[in-house]
Amino acid sequence: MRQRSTAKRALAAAMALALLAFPALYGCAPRQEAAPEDAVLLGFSQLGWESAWRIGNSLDIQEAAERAGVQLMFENAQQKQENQISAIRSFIAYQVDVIAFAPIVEYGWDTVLQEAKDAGIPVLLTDRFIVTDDPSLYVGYVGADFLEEGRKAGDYLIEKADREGLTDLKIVELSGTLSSSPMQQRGEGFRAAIAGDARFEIVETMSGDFLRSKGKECMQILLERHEEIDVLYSHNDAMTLGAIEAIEEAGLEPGKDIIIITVDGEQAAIDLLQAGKINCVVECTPMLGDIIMDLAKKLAAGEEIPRVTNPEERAFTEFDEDLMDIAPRGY
Ligand code: GZL
Ligand code: ZN
Repeated sequence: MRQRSTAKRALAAAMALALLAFPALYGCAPRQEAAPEDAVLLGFSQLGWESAWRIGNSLDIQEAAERAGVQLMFENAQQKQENQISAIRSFIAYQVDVIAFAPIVEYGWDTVLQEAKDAGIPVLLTDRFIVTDDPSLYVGYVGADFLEEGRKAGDYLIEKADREGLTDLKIVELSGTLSSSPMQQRGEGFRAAIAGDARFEIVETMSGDFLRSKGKECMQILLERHEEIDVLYSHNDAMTLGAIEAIEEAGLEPGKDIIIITVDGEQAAIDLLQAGKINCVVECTPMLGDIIMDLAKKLAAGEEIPRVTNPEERAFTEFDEDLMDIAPRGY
């Protein structure tokens, strides 16, 4: 445990409680009882609230801190990298024991992470990766294997084409936030899975920034631009929900006229899968809170942690036997 001066500890505790006193600003944060005196102080910078996935992720982290007795300083950057950087600087000033954050994009972190390193505070990446020349700037990553998620999406499409003898499939892709790791790797994994298979052609990719509204706008444009669209591959459910609105407004049947493959596994997407409007939902669990708290406690105790920790994830498809009894998703 870092030896914070008593005054610093009191100030940090006050700050942490003050931050939690405004749940409206930080999503519906449950009120955190004053954590025990020797509690680990974790500074967490969340990137925003662009999707139900993100909101579920934030809630789970806050509830997991409660369960673990970890004192949490939680700051929401509202989609701005500069807000994440200043949040990390404030965590350094309060001499937290551990810093964790979900980097909105892969680049631009070296300076502030060097400051954390100079202050002797370990940094844990959650949910998204960074690209850096100095891997010592963070101790580990906990979150999805996005390449694998992309591959699962491609594997489903191959199964669909095999089962139904489909060829000449024109694919449009809605990608996530530009230069974010899920966007890069979900695209890469999908392409790797279908590479060399002449039945598939990705005719256009547009970025919907993981937002429902932009997913709808992009799909409207794609429908106008392309005579034939057989498949939509969308990097998250929020964009897919918007795209389905556009598809139906164009008089087409989602899941039938256009095969729909989406990633996240929000309840809304599972409901549409069961209704036949989506064909494949690749799971990306937001429930990382307990793993984050466990790793934070280990780091605060000076213990080693794995460089990468991936949660178990699966894909739900129209071909599943258990399609109608998927447990409630919780986000
Ligand atoms: C994935 C996460 C992505 C989700 C989106 O781990 O970073 O960000 O897929 C969210 O819903 O916006
Ligand atoms: Zn066709």
